[in-house]
Amino acid sequence: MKNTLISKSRRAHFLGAVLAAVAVQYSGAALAANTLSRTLTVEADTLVRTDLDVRRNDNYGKQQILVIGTGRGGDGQPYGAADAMRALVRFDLAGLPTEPLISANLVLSVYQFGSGSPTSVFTIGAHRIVPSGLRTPWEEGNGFEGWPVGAPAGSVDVDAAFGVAWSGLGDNPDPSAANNKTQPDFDAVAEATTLVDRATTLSGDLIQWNVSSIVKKWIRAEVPNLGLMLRDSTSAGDFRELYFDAKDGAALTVPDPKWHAAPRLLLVFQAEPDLKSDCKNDGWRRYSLFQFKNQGECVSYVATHGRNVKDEKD
Ligand SMILES: [Ca+2]
Ligand SMILES: [Ca+2]
Repeated sequence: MKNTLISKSRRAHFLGAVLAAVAVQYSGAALAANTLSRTLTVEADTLVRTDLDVRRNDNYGKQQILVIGTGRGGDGQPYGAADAMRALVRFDLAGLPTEPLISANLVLSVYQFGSGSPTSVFTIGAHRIVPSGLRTPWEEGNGFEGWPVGAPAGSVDVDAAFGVAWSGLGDNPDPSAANNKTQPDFDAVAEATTLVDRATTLSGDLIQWNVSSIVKKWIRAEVPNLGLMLRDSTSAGDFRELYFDAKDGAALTVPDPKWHAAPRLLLVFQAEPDLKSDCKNDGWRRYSLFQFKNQGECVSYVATHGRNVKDEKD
């Protein structure tokens, strides 16, 4: 009998632990239900370069890579000059949830490192592209260089390609620049800056920039969404290259085993309360971005499908 009692007691203890674990899981699930996540694949991505003079009118809109790095004598700059290769990315923000945005992170996967020291440290800023007259919106273009057997459909040589280049029509005496537009301007202050250390970074690693602030402004249409310019304004004096995956790697007619995934934007929104019970027992406090003052405002939001509170704000 005694053994049975102990056994029952142990079982009860075990059951209590299970219930506690379930409670933790449930509370985790409840919190998760308070957010909505969306992953956007990049709408347009390419690179522009002045590392060599002959590259200044080239377009890489259908290349499977984006490149950021220094120069090797182009545009009269010394070998190793900073900020000679830049990447451009733009995301279509149409059709997103209407709930308030909590965070937005730009994610690029590393394709590989090119020329440069094994200890190179890249300092990559994500800059908001600003209205630039006829140079915005920038055109991704149709250029593709090398590996002709895998060239995406519709691609042409980078010199013949249309689309954005470092220096195009009107800014570049090269006749091959006639079908290219010069790159757009960008905010001198980066929205976010991330370091990529070659010594500790592998092909396939994911690099992130927290661009929540600018994406919120784009969604609220406070500034036009013209994309981001990724650039490195530092140099160690050598010619160095960092390659990221571009979306067009998915369009290669012969797959590139070094390519991983397109650039993407990870968005997290605060989900709205759906049920009155979401508001009760202090639940309304979890919806901080809706700025409910009390449970009643939250319940009213649910009852009117958001019309009441939104009307009051207008
Ligand atoms: Ca592209
Ligand atoms: Ca050209």
